[in-house]
Amino acid sequence: MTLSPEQVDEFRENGFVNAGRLFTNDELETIGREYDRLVTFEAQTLGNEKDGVYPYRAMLNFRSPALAKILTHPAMLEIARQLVGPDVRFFWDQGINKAPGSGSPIPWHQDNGYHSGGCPEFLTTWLALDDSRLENGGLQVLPGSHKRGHREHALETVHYYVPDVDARDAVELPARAGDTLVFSTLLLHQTVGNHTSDRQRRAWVIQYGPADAKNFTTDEPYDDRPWVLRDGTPVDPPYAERRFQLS
Ligand SMILES: O=C(O)CCC(=O)C(=O)O
Repeated sequence: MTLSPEQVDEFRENGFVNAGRLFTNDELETIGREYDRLVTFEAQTLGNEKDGVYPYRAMLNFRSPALAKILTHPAMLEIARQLVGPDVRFFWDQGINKAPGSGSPIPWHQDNGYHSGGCPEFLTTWLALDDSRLENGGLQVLPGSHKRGHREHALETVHYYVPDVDARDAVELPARAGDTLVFSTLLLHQTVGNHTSDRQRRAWVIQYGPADAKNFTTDEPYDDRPWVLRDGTPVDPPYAERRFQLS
């Protein structure tokens, strides 16, 4: 499964594209089951009590061999190869469930904003495990905003955000259950609260980056992130020079 030339153009122009269904029904069922085991209100929540918290869990791949296998799924590696290049590391994954009544938004940000010190543009994939629309906590994006480069972020609780976003040109980025959205980590995006009483909005985010990426401030390589592609060939199992510490 590869992105068509039109999809690649769309990604380069707008900063995002819907890659469609990359996984079989069986794979989606396994992902959903493991996700539901790991991303629970009991394990960890983010957001604020007033608006309604939501389940969150970082690095699901550490906790589930079945999910770890998805990081090197051929369809994911093909997209990483097309959009990042022949030498790619896995950077990060996280599960976010805007459950019914989880009204807390995640404010406008670029995913690069979460890397203090700054780093090169990388790639976010966002697998929708449920239909995602604005009423149940879906995504809004600013098309083309990735072309304007890095924006200054402020920090509130655990969220980095861009305070002065002109959101007049924002559009909804809907997804059907099973779709994988792909976006630049420089794309400005936010997710709103889930104001439904019965429609959860589960997403599993997986990120890949250029293997030679270095932190802009410290000049440190991201060599604690495992290689998944080297010279365009899958590195399986993924391999990192240093052990990654999840703080
Ligand atoms: O899924 C969400 O609610 C937020 C996703 C997001 O903003 C991100 O992964 O950067």
